Amino acid sequence: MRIDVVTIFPEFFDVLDISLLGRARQTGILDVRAHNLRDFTHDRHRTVDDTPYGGGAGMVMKPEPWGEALDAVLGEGKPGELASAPVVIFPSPAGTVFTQKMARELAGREHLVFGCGRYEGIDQRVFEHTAERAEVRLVSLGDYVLNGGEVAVMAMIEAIGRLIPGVVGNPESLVEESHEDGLLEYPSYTKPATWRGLEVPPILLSGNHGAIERWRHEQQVERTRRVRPDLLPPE
Ligand code: 6GU
Repeated sequence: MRIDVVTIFPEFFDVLDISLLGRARQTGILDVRAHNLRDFTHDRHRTVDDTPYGGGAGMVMKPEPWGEALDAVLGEGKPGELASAPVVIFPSPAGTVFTQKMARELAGREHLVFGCGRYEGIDQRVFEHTAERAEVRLVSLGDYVLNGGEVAVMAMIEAIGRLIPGVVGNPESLVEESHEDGLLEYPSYTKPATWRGLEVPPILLSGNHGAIERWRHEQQVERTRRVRPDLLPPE
């Protein structure tokens, strides 16, 4: 998978060189490139923002550097080497909420472009113009506000990247985790069986695999009902 990130802080994405995703980059499964939006400006101060039309507080990101940066990463409309159409994702608290389902869907694509806004946002025409040549999505991590899209994009790249075949060593570890079946995951235990007076639930030591599976499912449902009832179907 090819991932391009356009940002005024490309060094933010240096951390992708380490850990699980770092290995995937070395083996060529993932090709992540961060581009500096300021490289697509032409003035001495490398200006990326300006005051909003209509007035108001804060600054808005100018359309021209975004247009040129997206021209470059989208190959200026030329049919690319990649078969499937690119998806351009703009992290935004005004977007649709990012979910495991969305991560799974995006993990099947060949080319993702992330456009990280800062300040009060990006000139609206950038979204409209980009939608004419790519699939555009505004995506939010949840109902709170970050200063810019970089941290959100890092979270999305990790959630998407680990679902690409070959990135996580044992694919079975992807199956039994929170959100994969619409429920939160069951609690896990390891040795010792007694620790500081606390026991591991005896059923896990019983060797009865059917009973363990039922207990784990009950734990998932109970935990989901208690902390995330919104995930359960209406009764
Ligand atoms: Cl995706 N971006 C920003 N700036 N703030 C957010 C967010 C994204 N998701 C939640 N808050």
